[in-house]
Amino acid sequence: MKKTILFILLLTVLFSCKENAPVQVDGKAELTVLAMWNNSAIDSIKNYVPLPNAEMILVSEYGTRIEHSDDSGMLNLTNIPSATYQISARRKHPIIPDIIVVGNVVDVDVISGSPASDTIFTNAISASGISINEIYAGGPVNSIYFFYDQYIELYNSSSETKYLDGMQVLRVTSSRAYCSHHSSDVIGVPGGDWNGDGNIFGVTYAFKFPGKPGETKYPFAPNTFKVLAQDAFDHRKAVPVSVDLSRADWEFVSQFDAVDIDNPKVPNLYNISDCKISDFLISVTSDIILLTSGVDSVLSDGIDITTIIDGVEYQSSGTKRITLDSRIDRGWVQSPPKYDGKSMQRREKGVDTNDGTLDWEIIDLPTPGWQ
Ligand SMILES: [Ca+2]
Ligand SMILES: [Ca+2]
Ligand SMILES: [Ca+2]
Ligand SMILES: [Ca+2]
Repeated sequence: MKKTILFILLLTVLFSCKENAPVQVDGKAELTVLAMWNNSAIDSIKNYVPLPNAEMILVSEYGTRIEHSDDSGMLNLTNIPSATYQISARRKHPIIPDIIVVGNVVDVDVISGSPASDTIFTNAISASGISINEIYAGGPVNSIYFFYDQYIELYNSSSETKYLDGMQVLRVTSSRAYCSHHSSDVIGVPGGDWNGDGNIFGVTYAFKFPGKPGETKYPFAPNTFKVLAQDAFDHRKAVPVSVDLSRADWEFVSQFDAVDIDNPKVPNLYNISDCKISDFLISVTSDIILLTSGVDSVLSDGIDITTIIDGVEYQSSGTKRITLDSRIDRGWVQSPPKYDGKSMQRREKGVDTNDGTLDWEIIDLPTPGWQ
């Protein structure tokens, strides 16, 4: 009898520990989410069926919470804070390996006292091409304001070789149309389409790969990464916990800046801005980065939105208004603290649902050229 009581006590302790562990912020609201996937390829009648064991990512003003749907595709959460939630369901395709299914629901209002429920219909993410896969901006752990080991990582998720010839990498931070000395009467938010004609304004720094769009000198093989270093240098020589970028695929070199490092073994993106002479330094905590085809090379009248291959906005504070046009990406990445050694990367390589809030996560260490 005593043994039984002890056993029950032990079980109670074990289960209550397990239950309490992942709770971040307590509240009184309740939410049920059902994840579905489309199995029409194997069963033409049923179509959407429950998606078991999906990773469920919930983002609200209280932070990011990761859960899993149960065997019947359901996730039930109680005692969560009242908030507006962005929710994503994602996992490997139940049948076809190497494919990921993803679905999002956005702006789900969860209020205590009235249990909320929603359904996420996931779809296989088609391998579309090149995306910005990682942004390492904040610098290593250091107290000397060192962030010169920044890099941007691209990933080719398509099944064909792409070419980087003529592509541009842009930083969008201005409330003027283009740079500061091109001041005009037009003022708007960085990354916005101010006059509704499909052009994005606010480019400040602009670099490009050599060549012209359509040329094929700089191949980008399927399912591989390209690391674009601010400087292709072994930065551990400056800060020991920093990153070795001496074998990066590309580096940003401003031909107008005599002190910018130019590693002769690494090819260069070069500066095409006519008003910024310095290297492609990006903000350690808040910025907008665009990758464009280069077909629109006239920056002063805005960037034609149809030439934008990918765009990512990262911010340090959830209270800031996102400014990048929602046709490029409707979300934003919560950046890690500066000088913390952390990086921002897509949850699954190349998987882009055009919602940075749900597509990206913070990783503890930079991963240049891998994931
Ligand atoms: Ca450089
Ligand atoms: Ca070089
Ligand atoms: Ca233009
Ligand atoms: Ca990486």
